[in-house]
Amino acid sequence: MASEKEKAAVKIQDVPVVDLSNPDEDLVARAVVKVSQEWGIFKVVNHGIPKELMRRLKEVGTEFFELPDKDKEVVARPATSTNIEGYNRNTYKNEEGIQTWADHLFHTIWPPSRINYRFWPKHSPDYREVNEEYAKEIKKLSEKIMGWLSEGLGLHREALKEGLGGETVEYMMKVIFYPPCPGLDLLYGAPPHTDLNGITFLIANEVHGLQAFKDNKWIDVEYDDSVIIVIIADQIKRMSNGKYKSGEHRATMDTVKTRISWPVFAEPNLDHVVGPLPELVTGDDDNAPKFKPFVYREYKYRKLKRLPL
Ligand SMILES: O=C(O)CCC(=O)C(=O)O
Ligand SMILES: [Fe+2]
Repeated sequence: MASEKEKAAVKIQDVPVVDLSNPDEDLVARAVVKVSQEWGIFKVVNHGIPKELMRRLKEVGTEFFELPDKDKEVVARPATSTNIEGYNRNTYKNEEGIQTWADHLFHTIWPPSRINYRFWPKHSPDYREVNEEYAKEIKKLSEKIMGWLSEGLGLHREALKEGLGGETVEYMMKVIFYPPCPGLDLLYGAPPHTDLNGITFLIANEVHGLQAFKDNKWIDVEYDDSVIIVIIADQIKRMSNGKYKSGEHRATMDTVKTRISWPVFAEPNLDHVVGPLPELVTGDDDNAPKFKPFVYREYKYRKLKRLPL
């Protein structure tokens, strides 16, 4: 049996990191394209989003989860709602017996016309301003990365953004509160999955737990408060006709510490149809479409019900 030392020596520690501040933009673009083809999950540093804004976003979100239950219930997701927005407490067991246990707060942060402030916590006078500011910054970063990925497909810069719905693309904030989970080995904070939206941007508190699946191994994603984790999700994979990977990931629980994460999901409007970009599927064998187009509402439904896609 391999000793702990040997195991440590062969362990691939981390997902790739791309420094966006390199003045050679072509080089940065090529690096983003490469990690999206090979990994579908990577980290970016010097991404332009102020560290102080990220700190404040985490601060106001953490304060929300520290409130007494009755105060969190003020923004609870109504039981009859057909939408995921609002605060939700979850315990759940799937057919493999994998349990998930986490509290969620979902609310749209962009575009302004789709925001429902009813689901934004009111406890902190800064909550709204900080989230609005973060939305603008994430959208900018998202469009920059989608621009590079579009060019990496030989297309114009706007191609993936337009494929996802252009200015109708929605950004959904999810704050996930994973309480400590003593001694329950089977319990994942988030079971293995790929995200069903277009692209995801995740930050978290100091407790690590995110893992990426690559070459049959689960790899710990290490981060600090300067990092943003980028996850290429299903719709970019499908628009690229499989050229980009949607990164498989999961979140483990900590036995003594509370983990909180803040993924933002860039996703099409529910009525928008997404499929391989027409320029990429020319009909000959090599470029035959690998995926069927779906109205996003239908895609979500089928993925959640585990129907063929
Ligand atoms: O909390 C995390 O690090 C991962 C959460 C996640 O993958 C998700 O909500 O889709
Ligand atoms: Fe995810």
